[in-house]
Amino acid sequence: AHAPRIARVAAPPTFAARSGAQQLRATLLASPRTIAPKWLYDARGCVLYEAITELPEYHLPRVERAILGRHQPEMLRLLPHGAELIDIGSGDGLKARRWLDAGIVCRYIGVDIAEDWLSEALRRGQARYPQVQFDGVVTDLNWGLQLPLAREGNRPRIFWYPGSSIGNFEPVAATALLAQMRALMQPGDALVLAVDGPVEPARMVRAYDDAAGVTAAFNLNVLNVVNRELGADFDPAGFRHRAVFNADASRIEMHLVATRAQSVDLGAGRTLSLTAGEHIVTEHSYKHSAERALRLLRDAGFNGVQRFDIEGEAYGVYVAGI
Ligand code: AVI
Repeated sequence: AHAPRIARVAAPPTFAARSGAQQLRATLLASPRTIAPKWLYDARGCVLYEAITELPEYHLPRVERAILGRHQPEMLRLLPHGAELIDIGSGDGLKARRWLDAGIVCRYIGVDIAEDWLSEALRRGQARYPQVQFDGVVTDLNWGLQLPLAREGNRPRIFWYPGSSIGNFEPVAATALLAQMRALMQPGDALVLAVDGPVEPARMVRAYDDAAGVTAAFNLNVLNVVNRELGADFDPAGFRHRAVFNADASRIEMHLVATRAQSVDLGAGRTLSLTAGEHIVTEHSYKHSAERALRLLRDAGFNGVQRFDIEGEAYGVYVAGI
């Protein structure tokens, strides 16, 4: 294996016309006021998110591990072997290890927005699995999925999208992203997709508003990111974290609620005026039932979808072909 290669995807013209900062300023001034969830993941946000995944209230990773632990043998019979594993939103890359340990992967391609994190994960992965070739793609999935790295030796591909991250996209955008994965696939390739589903509202709200306040810190940290990106002057002490379940849309919403009336300098001569109690939306986390998840996959053009789950949980891991 050669040293990991990293390919960077450039913003497509529709996005390049407006910088990330301009986009962010515009969504803060729009109604509803919004900060796109990607801004949650600066270096501190990534550390806080990792801490969230260890929280007793945040059941998603535990349930996902239980499903994969129980059903991995059946999944391995459905998946191609000698494959390129495309790890979407790869982060620290640890979740991919079960497929590497199973010996079905010849090449690993991590896809993430955070280049520092990605290159570190590739370096660690390459050292641990010297027989596997590690490469990466730096891109923003909001631009749609592009893979500038060609298949090597026409190997089959497995797209691995764990963690229910698909739930952070609006359903139309989720379908579009899945359709783009589908478009990159050939017969014999597979998608393994994890999707959280709705459980009791109180349990869902606790998962996004934990007793130790880690999710609150994660949410409030986004204001520091915005301050850096825009040269803004948000005072995090003027906001509180809120998680609500929107039953009509079947999603958890994370809000930052202004605890007092305030004016925020957003840079570039723009000011955001907030009344006490007014909120900014920072994340939607859709909870897709089995029926809705299957519809997303079918709408994106997938076939032969198999769902894996465990008793008493609404979380699903889906294996799909084209
Ligand atoms: C990354 N994503 C799937 C998480 C979720 O559950 O929507 C992000 C998160 N937000 C608050 N807690 C976790």
